[in-house]
Amino acid sequence: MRILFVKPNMGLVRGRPYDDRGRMEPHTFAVLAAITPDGHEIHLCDDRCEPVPYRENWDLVGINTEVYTARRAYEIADRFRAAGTRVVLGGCHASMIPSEAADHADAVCIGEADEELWGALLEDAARGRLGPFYQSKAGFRREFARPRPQTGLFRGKPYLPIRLTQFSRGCTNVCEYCATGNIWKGAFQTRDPREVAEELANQDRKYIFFTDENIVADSHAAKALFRELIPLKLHWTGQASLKFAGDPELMDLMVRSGCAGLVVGFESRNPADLATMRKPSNLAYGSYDEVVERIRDAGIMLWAAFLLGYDDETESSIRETLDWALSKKFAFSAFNILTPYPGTALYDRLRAEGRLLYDGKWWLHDDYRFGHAAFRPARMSPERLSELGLEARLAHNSIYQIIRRATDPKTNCKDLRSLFTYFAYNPLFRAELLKKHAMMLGYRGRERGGISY
Ligand code: B12
Ligand code: SF4
Repeated sequence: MRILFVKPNMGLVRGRPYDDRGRMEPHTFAVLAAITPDGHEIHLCDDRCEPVPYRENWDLVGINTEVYTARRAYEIADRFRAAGTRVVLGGCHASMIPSEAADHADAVCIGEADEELWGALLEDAARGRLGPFYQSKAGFRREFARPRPQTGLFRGKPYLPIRLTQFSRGCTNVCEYCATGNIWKGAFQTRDPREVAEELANQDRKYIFFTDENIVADSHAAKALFRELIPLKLHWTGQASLKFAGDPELMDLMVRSGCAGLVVGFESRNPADLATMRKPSNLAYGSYDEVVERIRDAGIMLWAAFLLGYDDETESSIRETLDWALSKKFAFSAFNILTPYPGTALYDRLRAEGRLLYDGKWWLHDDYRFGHAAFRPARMSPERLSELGLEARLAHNSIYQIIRRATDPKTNCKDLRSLFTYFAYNPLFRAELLKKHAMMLGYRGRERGGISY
């Protein structure tokens, strides 16, 4: 079969498709291509940077969905289906709310598409008997293996020079607000560290991004991975819970294996809000001040993520969070507005409390804008929460603060490479956050003659 994979864009900025200059390779499709049985012809369209080839003949179109790209994914799916092409939707959003995705697809893949599921789906498609839902059984295993991702799909497309890979999937936590936590429900699995090292040794990039939810969820497995990475002399970043800051051996191996920086979800400095989030483990390794000092001493740059708007949040607590982040000179900080993703416990709670805005389905609503609160916060208006979130982002990323934060001798300017990374990505991050704030989701039919605008 001739198969087209599509990575949808998010939407429109001032009437034109969002052009993300920090675009990364859509690793999902390198994985799907790798597990596609021989005999099929595979193409990738990245809607973020190229037109969708509606006019070509495809036997099957497979589209990835995330909550912010769902509207655009459905537009593309509807258009292919109107012309008689079969469409499969997969990814996080379709897995969280398969009944909605099913309205725009011939088949919906729920959860991981491994060799078994994807092979069966393709066989059904080839025989013309595609079923409506394909449910993954991947969550029941402890380990998983993966053929080498087919990165050749990305050749010639404009991406950051960073290779993505994955060591583990799932997460041992189930935070109230988290989409993947609510999909995996505490299940966690890892690949053989030697398989990951072999994959990384046989590719041409020096900078690696691990897509794992929490690369240190199983410290023993993480240590085994980091030992395998040391001889490769790569530079990597990824996402980790604060667990590593409570394990000196883990932190040492992490640094020796080439860890350049980590995304860490501090989320809130308020223990009551952390408890409501089901993330009290954040405080298990010492106070935030103590753990940040330990991480700085190890020289690891931090991308600190905060979630603004939990029930104890006030205007002053948001300002205090900003001041604290600035005082720590984090390389990057993300001040995200709490957002109820469908399928999460948070979504169900806010709906039961009558606090969802935009008729509940904010991700499809004409009036919803990226970065705006989609629920009624307990202690301020939704508009005020959105404003304060933007203010925090602007303050943290002002030119003055970018230069001031660069001067942390333990992390951001500890050597030339760190300083280069800091200054390569901070202006990019600042430009993108300004650009994508208040974006309209989807293209709303602004397509002409087979060209997506
Ligand atoms: C890497 C990553 C990023 C990268 C981007 C990567 C890229 N190439 O563009 C960065 C850091 C830039 C990023 C940004 C954002 N991200 Co992000 N990101 C991830 C992360 C950590 C990994 C994704 C990944 O590559 N996984 C590895 C691949 C192999 O797995 P996969 O994509 O799930 O695919 C498998 C299955 O889902 C399925 N599948 C997927 N698609 C399809 C399609 C078909 C046809 C089929 C059959 C199967 C299938 O099969 C695949 C193989 O098994 C996920 C969390 C996660 N673990 O999924 C969050 C996640 C996807 N991101 C999320 C969010 C919210 C964002 C942001 C909006 C954050 C923000 N506030 O700005 C932005 C904007 C995203 C955008 N669309 O522009 C959320 C989405 C929530 C939701 N309900 O949809 C997630 C789930 C994180 C979370 N736990 O909440 N992200
Ligand atoms: S620890 Fe992170 S990845 Fe795991 S459930 Fe919580 S927010 Fe999601």
